[in-house]
Amino acid sequence: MANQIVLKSKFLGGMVGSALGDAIGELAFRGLGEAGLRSAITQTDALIYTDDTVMAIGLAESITQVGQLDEQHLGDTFRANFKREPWRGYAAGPPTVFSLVERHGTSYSGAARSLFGGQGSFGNGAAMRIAPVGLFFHDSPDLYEQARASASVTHAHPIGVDGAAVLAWAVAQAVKLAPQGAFPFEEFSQGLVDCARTPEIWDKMVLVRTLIAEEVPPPDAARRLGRSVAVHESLPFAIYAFLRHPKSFEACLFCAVLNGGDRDTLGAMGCAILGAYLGVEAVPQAWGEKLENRKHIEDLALKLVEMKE
Ligand code: F2R
Ligand code: MG
Repeated sequence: MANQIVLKSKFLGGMVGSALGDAIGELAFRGLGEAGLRSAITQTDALIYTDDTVMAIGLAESITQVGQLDEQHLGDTFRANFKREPWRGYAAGPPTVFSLVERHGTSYSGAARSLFGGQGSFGNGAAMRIAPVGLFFHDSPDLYEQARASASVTHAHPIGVDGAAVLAWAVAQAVKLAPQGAFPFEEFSQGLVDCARTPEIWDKMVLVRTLIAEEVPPPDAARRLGRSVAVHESLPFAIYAFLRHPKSFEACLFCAVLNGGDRDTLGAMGCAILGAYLGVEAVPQAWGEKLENRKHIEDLALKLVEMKE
């Protein structure tokens, strides 16, 4: 029972944390400092999330309906959610996949492989939505393959897949760690390096470890790690934000979203790990209450936990 309570808190933390990171990161595009962003959060009636969270919701919906990752079902779920709310801030890749499937009857993975001249996408998209995969498959020996399956409907490039798999590993590991006591930095950062399978992500995981160990400040770290819409130039800084502030949701979030770049996605990725580590109690209640569609996000997190029983 104790385990189930902890798991509930961590699944809620991962899902709600990621959505809040996305929504607050989106607010940060106003170019505010920390005080301005805090005040913007206080003043807004609702924290509105973007495509990152719509797709994380889609992943959780599909897993809870099918019990596993199924390409057709997942792609159909993503596509239906996109058609309902195309204004959520999607980049071009996923809508192009949906259009190819609709117009030519291509499979989702086939359409995803055809993007970017046949290379597939290495955009942030497969990683930014990974929270439900890391949570649900946290104890699975084939976590990397599950992450690949979740990516394959829109992101076929090995770097796009690797970014998603490394973040899935980070979320899964965060679920397994007790939040009390010291954060096991050496073990966690080595695990990230060991998980990476492409040189682009591997090099950055090594660099993240060095930057944290040498206490390099966030603006310099962001410059050296990158913060663009490409996953090897964003995921590393999101992980840096978590590793620098593993014991504080607010500090992790502000670090992730206040250093430029793909702010909403940096927030979603960093806070997915933080929420899965510390649990939902670490999320400021006043912020959580403003999260749009929170009930649905929480229900999905709880269903994912129930399915583990
Ligand atoms: N950046 C956005 N949205 C911008 C569009 C805003 C929209 N017009 C609006 O305001 O309504 N946010 C979202 O995009 C990021 C995730 O992107 P995703 O899903 O990975 O998309 P895509 O198109 O596959 O890749 C994004 C860019 O990455 C570069 N890229 C990817 N693969 C490449 C390759 N093989 N070769 C060269 N470049 C590649 C391209 O520049 C893509 O446009 C998240 O931030 C999400 O919130
Ligand atoms: Mg977004």
